[in-house]
Amino acid sequence: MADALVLAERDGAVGIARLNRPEARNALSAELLAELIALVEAWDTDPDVRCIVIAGGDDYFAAGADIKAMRDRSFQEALAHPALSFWARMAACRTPLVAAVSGYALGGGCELALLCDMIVASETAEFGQPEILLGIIPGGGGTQRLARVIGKQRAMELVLTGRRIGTVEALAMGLVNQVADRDEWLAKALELAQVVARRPPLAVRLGKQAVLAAEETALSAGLDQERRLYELAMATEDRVEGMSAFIEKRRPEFEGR
Ligand code: DAK
Repeated sequence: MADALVLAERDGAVGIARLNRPEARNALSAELLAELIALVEAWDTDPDVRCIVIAGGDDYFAAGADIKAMRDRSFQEALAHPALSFWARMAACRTPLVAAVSGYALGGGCELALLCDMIVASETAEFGQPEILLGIIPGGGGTQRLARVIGKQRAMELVLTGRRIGTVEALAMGLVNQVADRDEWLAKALELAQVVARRPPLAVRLGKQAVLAAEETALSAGLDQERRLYELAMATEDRVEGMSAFIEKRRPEFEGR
């Protein structure tokens, strides 16, 4: 049997998906994307998985879409390609996603990291949208998510020049949450994921949904949405437990109810 293109590991309540196509710098072939989304969707419906880390290797997170497969794709094939649904399905994942980025995160690789809810980067990480150098533009949400995260002027420069940025610049732009030493990037990402995994899972999902609403809506509609999600959180048993534990000066036991 061929090697898996995505390796699944578990660390308690954290699922770790490791892209595993080193000979192609983890280029996102249709097969790799199919394995990744199947894994993420399975974990998303597993109550024992409370946070998901998506990682590559030390030298490359992912070098983007598979250029060799793309070159000969006709316009009609591109319109109906099975990998198209990957991005919307990933975005529909309710479990928090942490990207653990070391080395190159380019094109679709950068877009995959941007689609995650938080990014922990190694000091060696390099981000970029080099599609323009190939005669195309980002197609996995890069123009939209990048502009929302780092602002229109900066996104415009990266999309129109294809320039790569390192972690110092990425941190200053607000693209990454943390920068870790080169041998600690995965451990730091796991640490962050474990903190999220210890929080009450229903409230975590509601919080993710509420923050993402800020990208989609005007302020007043977003505040309405936040109010409804807040009320749902107030209806959970976990919030009674969390508040009781505070008052009784003990650690809460969250059950996901
Ligand atoms: N695709 C296919 N193969 C790749 C690849 C890629 N993106 N990146 C690297 N490889 C392959 C190389 O061809 C080489 O293969 P062999 O020659 O050994 O057969 C092998 O991996 C090693 O590559 P290098 O020799 O280049 O390795 P280096 O360490 O020197 O350089 C690099 C690493 C990552 C800097 C370099 O490989 C590179 O620049 N790669 C291309 C980066 C890039 O241009 N990425 C953007 C691709 S376009 C969409 C959604 C998303 C997208 C489009 C549409 N829709 C939903 C509609 C996304 C598009 C893109 O990402």
